[in-house]
Amino acid sequence: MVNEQKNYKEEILRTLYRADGETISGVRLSETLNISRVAVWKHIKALKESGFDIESRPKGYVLLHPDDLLLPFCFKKKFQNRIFHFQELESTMDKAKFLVKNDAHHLSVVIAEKQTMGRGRLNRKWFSSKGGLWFTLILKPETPPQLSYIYNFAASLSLSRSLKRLFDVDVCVKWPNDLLLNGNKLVGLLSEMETRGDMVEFLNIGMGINVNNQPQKHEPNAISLKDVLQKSVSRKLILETFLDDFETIVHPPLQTSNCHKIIKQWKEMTSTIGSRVRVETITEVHEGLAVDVDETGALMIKDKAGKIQKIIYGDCFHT
Ligand code: BT5
Repeated sequence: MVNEQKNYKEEILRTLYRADGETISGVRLSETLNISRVAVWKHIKALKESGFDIESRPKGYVLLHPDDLLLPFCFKKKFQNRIFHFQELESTMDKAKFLVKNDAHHLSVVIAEKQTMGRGRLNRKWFSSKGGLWFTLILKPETPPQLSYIYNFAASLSLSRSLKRLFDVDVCVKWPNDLLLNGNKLVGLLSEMETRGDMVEFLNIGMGINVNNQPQKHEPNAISLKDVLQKSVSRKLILETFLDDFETIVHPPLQTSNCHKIIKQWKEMTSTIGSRVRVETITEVHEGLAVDVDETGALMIKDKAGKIQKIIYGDCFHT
């Protein structure tokens, strides 16, 4: 019964999506789905309550912003069985971990319209209200853990160039993986990995992209694409463009030469190299001029004494 109801809701969404902004009458929906008009009305009411932007008009129903819908059937065929979409989750990271343990495929994507307990690194809070693009990419690479860093670099490289290509915005990557726009935080990345023996069992990369939300209400140093472009844009277009690009980068078995190429291209997108930085690791604080990122992804800082420090991981602030 629950499943049947769920399918009716999906069928309604599919029909409204295909109508592409046109109004569809309750009569037509009831005929197409072979259910009563009252049943249609109840399903629509439930869909609205769960957050879908459906408007009731005198002549029927219309799905607002259909190009922004993130349900599996909206994506290219090759992605459809790898998209897991939820209206609300505590965190896509937890759901991804659950799904990965239940055989989700390599390159699956777990999306939430909003998160109630979205998190950043070291369990910091990540504000995830409606309008942003919050997802976790599930990776099951056949790689030793030492090489896992390259996937994070590939993800931030791929996303930054996708956004640049789509919207002509001047995004840059801040080491290790945040994306900045006009010096403010547009995207945060979080990765969680488990290993089995000498190999990665899964590597889940969470990406929080401020798209049509207004993050600066909570975070003065945050920015969204809408803030800059002064209009809403399609999150589906962003995700699909990113997935296409990312898959081509990581598709070939990652050999040293591919890794070097990814780091080289990533370096062309970063604003960290050449900036004065403060990097906080769990135990130390380093300050100086960021002079390079080596082929293992480590940041090289020249300190006051002119000595080069190599930093593998930490919170980086451009000062
Ligand atoms: C990050 O952590 O930047 C990683 C954020 C990853 C979020 C995604 S969303 C999908 C997936 N599911 C999750 O639960 N998480 C991932 P970090 O470098 O620690 O930065 C966290 C800091 O960013 C916070 O302490 C705030 O200062 C700031 N912040 C919080 N929400 C923000 C937002 N929406 N936009 C910009 N900055 C934000």
